[in-house]
Amino acid sequence: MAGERDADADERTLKSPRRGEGHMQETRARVLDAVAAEPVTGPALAEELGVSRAAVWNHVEALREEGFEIADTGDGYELTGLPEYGGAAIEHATNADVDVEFHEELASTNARARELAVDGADGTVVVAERQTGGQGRLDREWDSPSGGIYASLVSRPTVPPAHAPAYTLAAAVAVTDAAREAGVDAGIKWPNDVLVEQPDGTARKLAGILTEMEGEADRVSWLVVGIGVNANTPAGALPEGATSVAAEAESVTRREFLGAVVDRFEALTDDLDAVLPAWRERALTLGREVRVETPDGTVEGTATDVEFPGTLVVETADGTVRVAAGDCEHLRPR
Ligand code: BT5
Repeated sequence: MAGERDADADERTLKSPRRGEGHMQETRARVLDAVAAEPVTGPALAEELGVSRAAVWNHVEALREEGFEIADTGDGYELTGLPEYGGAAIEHATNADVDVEFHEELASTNARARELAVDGADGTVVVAERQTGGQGRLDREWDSPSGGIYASLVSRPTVPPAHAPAYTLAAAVAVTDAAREAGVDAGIKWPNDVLVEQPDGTARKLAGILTEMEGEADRVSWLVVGIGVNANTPAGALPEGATSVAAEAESVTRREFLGAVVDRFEALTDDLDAVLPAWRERALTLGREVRVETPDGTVEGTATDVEFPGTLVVETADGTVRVAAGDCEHLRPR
């Protein structure tokens, strides 16, 4: 039988080097999983987890403070309600082995994730209820009012830096699938915009992805994939040309939406060969007339394919051009 241990001892075994605000301690996660599965008494749980009864009680109280409803019935503790969002709620909603660091407000989850990445984090997801300095690509801004989903995933994949774009595409696929699951007919504009085409032929932006990385010559050192989704963002708080899940369908439970995104992202990036076929199936760009602004100039033509790790193939008047990065515009409605 496991001896009695201090409930905090598990902290040291976690992989993230620094605990952030809102991270769910491992024993607490196990208490939550146990009461979610079936009613269980305090003493039984203490025995099962190898901690003191007082520690179990402390964890139950802490979970209640985070918004979990845990009834104390004749059969023991029983989970009867979950918070819509928050660190513990998101960890509970994903099957992936991640630590969630949740903040009510941050300048940018990517900025915080970069700090953690530099310190060695792996498998950490930084989430904020709102951002005051949300970052888009190329120094653009990402409007981040309360109600949206703002999350940055830190990982250290053993791949060459050149493969990083595939992670961006994987995130776009993951978000598109979660949006479709929520009843929104979303698709992807190369490389990483999740859009919803409107009846009038225009398209509105539902989500954007910002990937940052540090690499050595042959290997990624860390990767931060930042995901912004207009989930339950109030219509009045959306910028022009944007839409939200709530506006297109109904409000979502954000812990479930983000949990599904993290799970799907992990499954896709475990097998990078799966990313491109999945991306192609959800693409709005293929077969379209496009204009792509690249660092080397403008490319105009028909987008015919995407190649690993995320290169757009465009048939132009002067022949086939392959574009690794740029801003893409669909020239006419479908
Ligand atoms: C992107 O940039 O689409 C990447 C956005 C990534 C945001 C996430 S949120 C979590 C993480 N932490 C961060 O600080 N960032 C990431 P880009 O393709 O450059 O698009 C930016 C453009 O989209 C802006 O110039 C606006 O035109 C538009 N935009 C800004 N906020 C928007 C919003 N909430 N919804 C739709 N469009 C928006």
